[in-house]
Amino acid sequence: MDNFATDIKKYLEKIFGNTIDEASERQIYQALMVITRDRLAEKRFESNKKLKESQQKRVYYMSMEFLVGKTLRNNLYNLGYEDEIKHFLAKHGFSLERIYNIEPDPGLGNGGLGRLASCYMDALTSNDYPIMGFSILYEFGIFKQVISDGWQQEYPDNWLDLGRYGLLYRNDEEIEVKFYGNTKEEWSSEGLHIRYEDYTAIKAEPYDLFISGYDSDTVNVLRLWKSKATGGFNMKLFEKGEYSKSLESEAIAESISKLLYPADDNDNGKALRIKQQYFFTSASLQQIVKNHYDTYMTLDNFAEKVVIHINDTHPSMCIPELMRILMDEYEYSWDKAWSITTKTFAYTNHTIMAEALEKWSVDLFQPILPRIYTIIREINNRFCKWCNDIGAAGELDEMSIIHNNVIRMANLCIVSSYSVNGVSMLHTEILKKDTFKSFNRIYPGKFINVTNGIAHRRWLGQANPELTRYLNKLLGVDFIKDLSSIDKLLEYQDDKAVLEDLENIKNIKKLQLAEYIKSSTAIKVDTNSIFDVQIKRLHEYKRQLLNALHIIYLYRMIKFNGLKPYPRTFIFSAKASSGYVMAKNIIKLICSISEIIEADPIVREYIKVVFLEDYRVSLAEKIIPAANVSEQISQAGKEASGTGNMKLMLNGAVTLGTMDGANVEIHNAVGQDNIFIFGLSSEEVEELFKNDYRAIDYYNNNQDIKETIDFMRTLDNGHTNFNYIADYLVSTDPYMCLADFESYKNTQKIVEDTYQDKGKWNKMSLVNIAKSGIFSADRATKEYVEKIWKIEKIK
Ligand code: 7GP
Repeated sequence: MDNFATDIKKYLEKIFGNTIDEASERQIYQALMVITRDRLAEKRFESNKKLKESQQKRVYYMSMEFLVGKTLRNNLYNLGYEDEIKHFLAKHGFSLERIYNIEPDPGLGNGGLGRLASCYMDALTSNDYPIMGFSILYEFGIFKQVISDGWQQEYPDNWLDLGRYGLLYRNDEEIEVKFYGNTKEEWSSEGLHIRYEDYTAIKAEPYDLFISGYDSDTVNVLRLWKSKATGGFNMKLFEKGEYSKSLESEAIAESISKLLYPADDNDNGKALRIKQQYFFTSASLQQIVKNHYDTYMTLDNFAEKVVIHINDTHPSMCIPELMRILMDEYEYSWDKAWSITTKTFAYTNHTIMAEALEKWSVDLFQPILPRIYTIIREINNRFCKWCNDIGAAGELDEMSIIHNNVIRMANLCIVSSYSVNGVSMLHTEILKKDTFKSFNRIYPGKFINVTNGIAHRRWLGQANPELTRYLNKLLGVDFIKDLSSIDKLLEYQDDKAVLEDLENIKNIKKLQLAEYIKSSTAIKVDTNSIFDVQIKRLHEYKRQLLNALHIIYLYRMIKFNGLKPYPRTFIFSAKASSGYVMAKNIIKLICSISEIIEADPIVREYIKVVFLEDYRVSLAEKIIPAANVSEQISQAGKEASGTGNMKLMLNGAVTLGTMDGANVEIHNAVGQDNIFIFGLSSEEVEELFKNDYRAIDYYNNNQDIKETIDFMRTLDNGHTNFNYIADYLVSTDPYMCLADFESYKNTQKIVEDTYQDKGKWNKMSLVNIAKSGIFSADRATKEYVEKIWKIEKIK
């Protein structure tokens, strides 16, 4: 540590010509980022040495998204330097907290899938497993959301400006990736050879982000590829007069790593997206194969030493890319290459929403990746033939990889991977019984479940130091090391003093959040009110609209029917994909309700609505510890798992939810009495859907619904009205908000009543914390290790 302080001083002198007392916060920030990175690089060298010696199997985690969150606090926390640096800086008049705030959130992802990838990298590193992540170095991450007059506005997120200090550029490991052109098949005495001509090559430059582990010697790497032109233009084409084509490399290179697509759960068939996907999978695969070959001088044992995990279908081009490398570059036969490939890949599915199952039209795909296309076509031909042989030809409409001139990437993944997993028990059952039922029949045992988990060190240890310190002292166990030991807290479920202490800690976190709310929205909230939180991407299926509708119901009842509910603060935070009109309208609705209530001296005494802009990891870290109620109200069967539900529970919020995703397992863990469940089950939703859900009947037959919707039509703050949304609710809403409204409303009333029984509520909250052990990412990744990857800790 002494060294660390010395290093800070030296860095400031060398780079800025300053002493520490002359330095600015910005300079201190840079010094801390760089020194921490270099420390991790040194540690990485040691753990890599062990890894090379042991020649053990490794996992490569492919994901278009990693929402790493701020890195500096996490790294100092993990390295155990945090307290000492805090004191050292304080001696010189600096606040470490303020320095942390300078770091931008690397927003290299949209939502759940991206954050999960980062939680897993953290957990695996803390548990000394050898894993390397691969993704894209997006110049612009997920947009910055600004709410202006209730409408979402998107601004570019130039995170590299300040975020780049954590990255290490590895110019020794650049790789070329090829697009377009033509393939020619050539037969010689040695067999078939593929000549790939007239392609456009671009450069992939690697930037490494080190991932630290808690109390561990291991440092893993997340490698982010940046696209670059190969240098100059294509002289030959230029001479032939094909000017624009000669500049192609530059144009493509410019665009590929430019920005993260801001749409999750849907893909709109963009050529750029195909290029992004191939760019990072090809660079990564070339790198992995080369490393393997350099170590073993053969690829015959590739599948014994390498597992490649595909985080949803976005990286699925890894599969044909490995086939290509094995056949075209290392002269493997199809059969040998296929045998290696199908033992190498494992695939996780994160959604059953039809619009998110990736499909590419052959016409779009083939010209961009001609060789990759021929390989996919051949995989499909052989798969279809095999289905014929085993009597499954009748199900090829569902299972073939290419269907009606469209490539179905999930099907490619299922056919080519040795393991497919869903992310909660319910989700996996739906995959097996419904979405992929024919596949499940022909590949018995291939589908398995691994329920998601979260990095509790970040979501409790760092986000809620007050609670962490208290529990540490109370329980005398290191639940930060091993979250399952937190169940010791159950012994205190009837201990009044403990329950009160927990309530006090919650109040401290609520006060901190209230200050943030005040500074960012100018709304003053009452910390005695129930903090009711719904934070996640804005999607119709997640039903922020159901929540909003209930608030409108309360508003009307307070204003016109003399209802005096226990005070509640409804807190929302959510980004909508930029092209998602309905989602943006729902944000506008929520913001309008907030405004209307603020302007009403009676209603605002009881309820308040707060929409916090720019939802991101660091904002979640502020909101989650302060929540009393965790809204997990998706239409049953639609939310694959959810992970916010776990983070909130871990911090003592009580779930109000449908029997969906991991809510089912939270319900199992805490028991009926410690959760508020409402609404239709996934089977009932299916049933109702088949029987033609008629929203209008709910409107006509339920007085509260009718009055609430009619009232919603009168809401109008100046220039906007919400007829459009009211119409949707009573007609086409496929997520059936009205079908669950009555049950939701009644359960909300139970929430309110229960909250007023402080003893009871505090006990529920305690049980939730105590039962959160199974939702640690340590447990989830252990299941990946044991059930899928079969890897060992670094020795
Ligand atoms: C999300 C799911 O919606 C969420 O339920 C789950 O907890 C999370 O993945 C992690 O498994 N899906 C995405 O974020 C996503 O982009 C499209 O899915 C492929």
